[in-house]
Amino acid sequence: MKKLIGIAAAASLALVLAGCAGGDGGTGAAEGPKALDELVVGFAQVGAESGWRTANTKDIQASFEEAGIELKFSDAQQKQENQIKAIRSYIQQGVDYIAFSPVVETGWDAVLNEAKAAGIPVVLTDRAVDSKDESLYVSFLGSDFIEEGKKAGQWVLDEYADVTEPVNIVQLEGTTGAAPAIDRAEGFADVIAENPNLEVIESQTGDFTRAGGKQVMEAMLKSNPDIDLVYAHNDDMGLGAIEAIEAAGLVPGQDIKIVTVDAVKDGMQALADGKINFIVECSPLLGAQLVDIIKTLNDGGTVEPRIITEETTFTQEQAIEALPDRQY
Ligand code: GZL
Repeated sequence: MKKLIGIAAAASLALVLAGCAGGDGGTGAAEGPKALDELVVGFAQVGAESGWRTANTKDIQASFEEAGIELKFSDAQQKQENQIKAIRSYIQQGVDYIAFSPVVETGWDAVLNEAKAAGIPVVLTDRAVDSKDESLYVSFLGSDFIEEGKKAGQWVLDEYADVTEPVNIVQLEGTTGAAPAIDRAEGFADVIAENPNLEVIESQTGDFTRAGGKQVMEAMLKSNPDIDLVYAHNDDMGLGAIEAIEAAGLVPGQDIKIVTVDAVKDGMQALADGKINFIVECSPLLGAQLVDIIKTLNDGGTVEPRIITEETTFTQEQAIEALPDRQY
């Protein structure tokens, strides 16, 4: 009899340990780790709107290729309904994990609850959602966009510290409703508020594209005769603004100064050439960290709910020095 009780106790202990080790908690690892070549991850990308996005896609695809983990990939052409469709398709296919960069902050609870009900953990990369229910995703890996806006604002504050007359600023916003657009505007406004001479006289969305930045800047030049500085939420809109400024017979970087965010190669070249005056880096290289998150979850581990990417800023001299080794 004693022997039987011993075996039952050992069996129940093993079950408990397995439960602890699996500790599902939405990590999808209840049944224990899979071999990496058995894992399938669904990634719903925003689109291909900018140099940053292209670099982000390339890096994520290369990282999963190197890890030997299957990546199902979709491009939503910057449409939320396409991202939601892609996520639903990944749920139907029964992928092990879903990762995506939400094109806008709102409208995700329904589809994320469907993923949760299917026991498929979700990782946010690059952009955030504004959901109150933080159980809908395991981790958010990406930049601090408010900090990026503050860095841009600080450069403007320093640049015009000794100016006593009004400084007219126009802002080229990213995609309406997108976390980087909302937060980069907020961080910038917070900092420039320290100097009442610094005023954003007009702010429009260029949707993070070069064409959008050019179009909006053309209109702004027509309606505002004396613009001193452009703050563009990404390099691509800043590069579009350069085209519009030059077409208007003005010298970008001198007649009208330009501050942007991203630090992709084309933006860094314009900075080195003196057409952009300052760039705040936003790294698109999230692939390796995303693979690490998936591997940790697959092993039944836990990951930080918020992982902030490292990034810096560039002046003209720094861009000239960094360009030869720039990966993207
Ligand atoms: C920021 C990213 C933004 C980039 C743009 O992390 O979401 O989207 O700044 C891109 O270039 O289009």
